[in-house]
Amino acid sequence: MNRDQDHPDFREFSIATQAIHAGRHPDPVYGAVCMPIYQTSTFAFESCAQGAARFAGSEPGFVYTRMGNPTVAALEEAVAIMEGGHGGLATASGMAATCTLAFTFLGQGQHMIGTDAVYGPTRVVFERDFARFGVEHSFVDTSDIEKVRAAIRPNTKLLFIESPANPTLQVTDLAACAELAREHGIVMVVDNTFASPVLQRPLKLGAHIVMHSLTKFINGHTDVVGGMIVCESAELTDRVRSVLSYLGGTMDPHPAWLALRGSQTLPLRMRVAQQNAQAMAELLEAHPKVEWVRYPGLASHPQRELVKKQMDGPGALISVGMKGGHRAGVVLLESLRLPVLAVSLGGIETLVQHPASMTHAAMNPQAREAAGISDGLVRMSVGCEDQAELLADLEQALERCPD
Ligand code: LCS
Repeated sequence: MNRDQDHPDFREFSIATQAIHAGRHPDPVYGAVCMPIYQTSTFAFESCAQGAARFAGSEPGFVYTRMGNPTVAALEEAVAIMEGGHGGLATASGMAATCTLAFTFLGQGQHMIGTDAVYGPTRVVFERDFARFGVEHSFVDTSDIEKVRAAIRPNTKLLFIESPANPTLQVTDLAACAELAREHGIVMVVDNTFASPVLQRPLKLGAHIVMHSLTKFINGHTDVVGGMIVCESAELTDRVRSVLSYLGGTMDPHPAWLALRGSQTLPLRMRVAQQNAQAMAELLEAHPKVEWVRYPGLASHPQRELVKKQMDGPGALISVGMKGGHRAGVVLLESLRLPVLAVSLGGIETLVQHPASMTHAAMNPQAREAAGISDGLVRMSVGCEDQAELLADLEQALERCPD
């Protein structure tokens, strides 16, 4: 009996079940429970006619790994189902996903609008690189819908939103932006890296496309660089796929397999990391040496009501500013013993870094300040360590900070 015929439609299941089962089809040869790593660059044809049919798309099957691979396809199906989208496209990195989308939807003389506090290189690639090809850009505070509306031009083709934003944790009303984008025939992309599909599903809120740095929560183990694009329709998926496979920023089978394995525990990791983050944010907010804390799970978050409406939880990223400014921030970063001082985020271990001199250093300094990324801002990506031990470590590090 071919049990794959009984494979349930995981689109109907909860995300906890989807993360474990979606995209994993029983192996028809040996019955392997886990997807094998199809570590091959190319696939043999039985005949010239079959090769021609596969190139023409009239016969299903694989041709060449840059154009598709079974291990990569399993990951694409898994994430697409978790996001509630039509099709997934795995990329070599999150930046490869961003650049592929820009290449697909923008050309000379066209305009894009982006969230001002995006991941630094996302902004720089539009301001420095796509600008060289005549692509216009406006980076605005997308948490204010009126600023988005005011930035729309007749030639605007792409609205690129990051919410919660890196590293300010500013939250944008995705449903309101999607309505505006659709009214003006603009493609709306949401970078869902910070929330992951466990906490936010932008396609359900009206976005056309969602993308990820899969390097972060989805893989979750700080051992893979990758990205993912999920589109709402077959038409959009095919359009992006045709650009991606020629631009070449596709994913290889081995990182795809690692990410497929990592993604099975995404809901579990997110639950624990979020509980730890809430406790750490509360400790920080109550501490006399801390000037401000930005965490979507605190009543003090400026869009707390929107967080409750559009997200299933506040996530595991915290931004904090010390009363002693940048100098105290450096002491905090260097005094923490459990968290690792490193960029990236969304791993099982707590990672801490200083955006102004690290992830967002390439941004223009005035634009960085204007986007709320001050020199004193310290970012924490909270992991799954024991909560009491994390809190004790944070206490001892705060004690060492100058006022
Ligand atoms: N989008 C977001 C929200 C990100 O945080 C990152 C990377 C990217 C896209 C790009 O993904 P990558 O190409 O690295 O897979 N963010 C990083 C960060 O905050 N620290 O190091 C990398």
